[in-house]
Amino acid sequence: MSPPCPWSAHNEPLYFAPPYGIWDNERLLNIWQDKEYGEIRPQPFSNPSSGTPTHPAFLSKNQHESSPQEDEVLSDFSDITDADTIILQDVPEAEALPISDEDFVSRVKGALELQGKCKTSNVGRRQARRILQLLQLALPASPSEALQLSSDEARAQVDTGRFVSTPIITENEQSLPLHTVAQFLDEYYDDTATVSIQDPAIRLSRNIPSVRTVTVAQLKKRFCEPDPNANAPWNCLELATHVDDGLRPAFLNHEESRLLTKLKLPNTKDSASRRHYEPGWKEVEKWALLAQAGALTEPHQDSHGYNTYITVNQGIIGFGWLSSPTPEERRAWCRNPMTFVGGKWRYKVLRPGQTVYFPSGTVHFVFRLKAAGDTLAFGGHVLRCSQIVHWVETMLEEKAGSDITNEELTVSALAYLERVERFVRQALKTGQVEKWGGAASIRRFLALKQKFMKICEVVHRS
Ligand SMILES: O=C(O)CCC(=O)C(=O)O
Ligand SMILES: [Fe+2]
Repeated sequence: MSPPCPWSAHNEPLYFAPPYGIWDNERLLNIWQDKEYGEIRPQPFSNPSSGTPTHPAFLSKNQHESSPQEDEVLSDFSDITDADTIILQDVPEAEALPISDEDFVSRVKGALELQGKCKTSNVGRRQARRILQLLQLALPASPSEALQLSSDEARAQVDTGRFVSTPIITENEQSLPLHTVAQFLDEYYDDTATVSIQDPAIRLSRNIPSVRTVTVAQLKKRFCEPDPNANAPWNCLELATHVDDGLRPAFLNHEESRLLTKLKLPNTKDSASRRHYEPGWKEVEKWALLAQAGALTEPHQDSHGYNTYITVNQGIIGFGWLSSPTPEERRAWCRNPMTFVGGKWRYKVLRPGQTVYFPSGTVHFVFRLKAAGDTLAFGGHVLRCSQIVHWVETMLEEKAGSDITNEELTVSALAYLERVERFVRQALKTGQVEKWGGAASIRRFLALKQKFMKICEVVHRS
């Protein structure tokens, strides 16, 4: 049961920030307007604002000035009957924790089937249909498809420097004691601060973004006084954590996995002084994932070729992914990210204390069961010295299919690459090449980096 909520006094009207990602949503609408996913636009998406996944649902580019009215934007789920919602709620939170992964998934599928029947064309219906489609194909991951490792085993695996395409699942790797949703929200002292949420009730329409902005007060109220009949769970994917230490899993807290931290020092300033961090860099090494019960995230790969970890702190999170795709499957995914169903889809259900770590380029989706309660997880990106070739290959792949319209992706990706070039050129001089995967790996990285620069130049010129 949720602890008593201190924020119930707040009851402010809904506030809409200017919409985000207009043209991307338009593309998305084109793709999804055909119920059977028949009409496909072969355009992968890229989220330019760094740190966020390449799925259009995450886009937060402010491209529009008008503020739509609430009733223009939000739909309800009133065509789902009371009888239907009973099925959605038929497993209490306490009983949900020990159920098997298969049982969890079959209950999620039941809920998604209902949600997919909603008559209104909204974000939630699109998410439900897409994730149901994948869960119908997905199997529970076998031990070789998701490596369930102890702390020492995970550390040893990372230390080998060998690329492993499978996710790694570990336990108790977060040194900070697990946090609850209530604890976390309670530490947000400024109720007037704004956060962006993905709202399933938003209608799919040309001029309406699928992400909107609310205040912390609204967020607290929403989580504190949930409406049992509401079927539009909010998902906060861009939330800053107010915890600095103890989030990064222990097995990723060594030199090999600390590359991204070193790239934050801007290339333009040669000083290693702590005064020289440039303003405007987005925090990508840690964030919070706060989601209402039942919230979904459609398949995507995280941008910038980042590796990612997610540690569940409260609730149960279903994690699905495209398991070790072949090059052909990856190409097909890149061509049609919104409709691709090929390859082997696998899932794992994560419980409090468990971390999933997955390498750059992993196509993944997230599902939750309404009856299993709200969830809080901490996520973060890492870059690894030994994986610089795979990293730049993933960024090239991201670039290849996407429509490069945003400077930011180019700027931060290039700044990262420039800095790593300095590191590895120095390593070639000093002979300390092992940590970078050896001299051959460094040379390959430098060649691919050149290729990346050339593509950027071409895009800029045209
Ligand atoms: O928690 C979720 O729903 C999505 C997490 C995720 O994949 C991401 O933030 O990139
Ligand atoms: Fe992601």
